[in-house]
Amino acid sequence: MNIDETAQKIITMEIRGAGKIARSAALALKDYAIKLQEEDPQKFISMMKSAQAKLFNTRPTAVSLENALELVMAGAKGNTVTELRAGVEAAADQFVKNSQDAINKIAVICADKINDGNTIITHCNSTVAVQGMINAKNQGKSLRVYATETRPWFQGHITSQTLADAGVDITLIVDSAVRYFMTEANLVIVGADTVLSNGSVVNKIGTSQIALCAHEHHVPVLVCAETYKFARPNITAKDVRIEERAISEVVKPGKLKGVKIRNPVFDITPAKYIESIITEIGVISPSNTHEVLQKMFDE
Ligand code: RI2
Repeated sequence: MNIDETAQKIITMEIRGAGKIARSAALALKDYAIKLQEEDPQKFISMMKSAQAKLFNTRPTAVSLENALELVMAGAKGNTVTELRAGVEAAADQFVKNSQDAINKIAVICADKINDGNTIITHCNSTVAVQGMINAKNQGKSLRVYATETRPWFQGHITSQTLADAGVDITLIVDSAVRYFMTEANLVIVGADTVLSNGSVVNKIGTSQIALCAHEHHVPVLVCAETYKFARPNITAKDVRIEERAISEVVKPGKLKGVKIRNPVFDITPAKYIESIITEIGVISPSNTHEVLQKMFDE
């Protein structure tokens, strides 16, 4: 897909999910580099940077998109356009492969955290969190999952159908029913859009309420997050731009008169409500996130 088409599909959420957005953007940038008819290296880089910016500006919250684009552009090394182009291609392919390998590694660790007979509450639709639950099922563990519908986009429908198709005992619940069912839960398992150096996690709106409720019931919250979703150590909650989307996603235009509507689509869950962050390099306690990040970004 070309840059504009990919950008449009990310903006409209036809392409959604932090990981899928990152991979789609990386491949669009690669495709652009391959087709770009420019023999001057400086002009080539400048045009690549414009394409990068167009993709970066599609959705402001998940640092995974920014990191993916940076990783691809870091491949643009060399003195000729041929060298620059080859570097971008290789970096994009490497990112996509690493991100898929990361999902598989995290899902194995996540499945090991799920005990036979566990009841799990999950929120939104996280590819890696869902894969972890499916892996547990495929290991022969019996598990029961409550998936929230996740208004206003109802990503929970995707999660529910995916788990049902994998033979998992799945029940869809409304977002407001989380505390009602938390009494039955052994675990909360969710994904992430951004992990901050203090161990707090940016994820779909409602995640922080679920974590607060889990904390009250002493239910561990596990976050599945590939390390490319980790923000640089200097980024804090005040730097995170929480995306607010169209109010038409919440209520049909004109249905309510004189009523203000807001539609923030992410929130930040404090580290104290999170038991572990499961990554492809292992399980991280939120309090150790800063150390992991220092190492990652110093390398
Ligand atoms: P994976 C999604 O956002 C959800 O917040 C989900 O937890 C997160 O991205 C990570 O998804 P949206 O795109 O990368 O539905 O785990 O707004 O698939």
